[in-house]
Amino acid sequence: MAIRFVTGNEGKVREAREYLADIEPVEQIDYDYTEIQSDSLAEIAAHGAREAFDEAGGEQPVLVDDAGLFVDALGGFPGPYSAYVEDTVGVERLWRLAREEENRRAHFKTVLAYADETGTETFDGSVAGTLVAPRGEGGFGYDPIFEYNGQTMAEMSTEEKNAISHRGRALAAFTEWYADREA
Ligand code: ITT
Ligand code: NA
Repeated sequence: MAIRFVTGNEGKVREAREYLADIEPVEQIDYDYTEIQSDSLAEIAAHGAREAFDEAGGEQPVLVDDAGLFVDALGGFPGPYSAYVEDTVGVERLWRLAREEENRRAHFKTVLAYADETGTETFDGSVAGTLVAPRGEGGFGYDPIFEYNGQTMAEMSTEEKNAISHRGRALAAFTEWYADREA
């Protein structure tokens, strides 16, 4: 059955669609679920997925993806504020902040939450990389400043990014669980 990906972010949908191409069709719905106050990305995502599943009629399964960029030298900033910082400060100015630091290591993390009539499951993914001056036209968000193995994520195809990214890893955990559950 088609899975509804609850997000306003088309980049996330493109990646999930590519990854799940042989498994299930992915539809985008832009429902504004409640982001509960919690330190746990998994709890926030699981609550959002549950609410979106009920709101969307309680029939089609839903996926929610809560992600962030964590810069080591900045104490994990912007982390849970990544979307807000992208909209306000912007990617270029975050790079200029990181450029001042000797340690330019950063991590992307995501939690995928899946909800259907049987319950809710969460899947984590993360990837470590280095912040660099913006390069590349692909991807979205912070991809142009996040380098992994000599390439920024914006220089990768969707398939290449999925093979190493936080989202690709979370999707791998999800598909493994999903296949077992169907069997
Ligand atoms: P939804 O909540 O509607 O899904 P969003 O873009 O607000 O979309 P998040 O709350 O998860 O998503 O915010 C995460 C921020 O990190 C946001 O600025 C994204 O652009 C960025 N981000 C998430 N995944 C990314 C990725 O794979 N590459 C680059 N930036 C990413
Ligand atoms: Na968001």
